[in-house]
Amino acid sequence: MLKSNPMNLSFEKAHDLIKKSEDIKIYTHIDCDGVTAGAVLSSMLDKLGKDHEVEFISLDQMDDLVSENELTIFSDLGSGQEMDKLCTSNSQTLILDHHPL
Ligand SMILES: [Mn+2]
Repeated sequence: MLKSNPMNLSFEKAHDLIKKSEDIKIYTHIDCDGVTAGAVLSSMLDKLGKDHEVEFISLDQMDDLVSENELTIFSDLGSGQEMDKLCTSNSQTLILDHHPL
């Protein structure tokens, strides 16, 4: 019953990605909600025992980013930016953003 909800399915997919990744990078927006979201994500990964790094970035830095980690999480950004270059076969990508496309 719970699994038929699209939000629960997305949550399960995100959870599976995080569970199987050992090298995680978080890029989060350097503003109030982005810093908060990055802190929450970092605490969650700490509790899961996942090695990770958090970097606070502005939107104009997006074009210069390179996905080098097993899993790259974009927090409070990514839904309105060009992400094709960052979504490679070598790195899984998770976009957690509340902004419109
Ligand atoms: Mn923000």
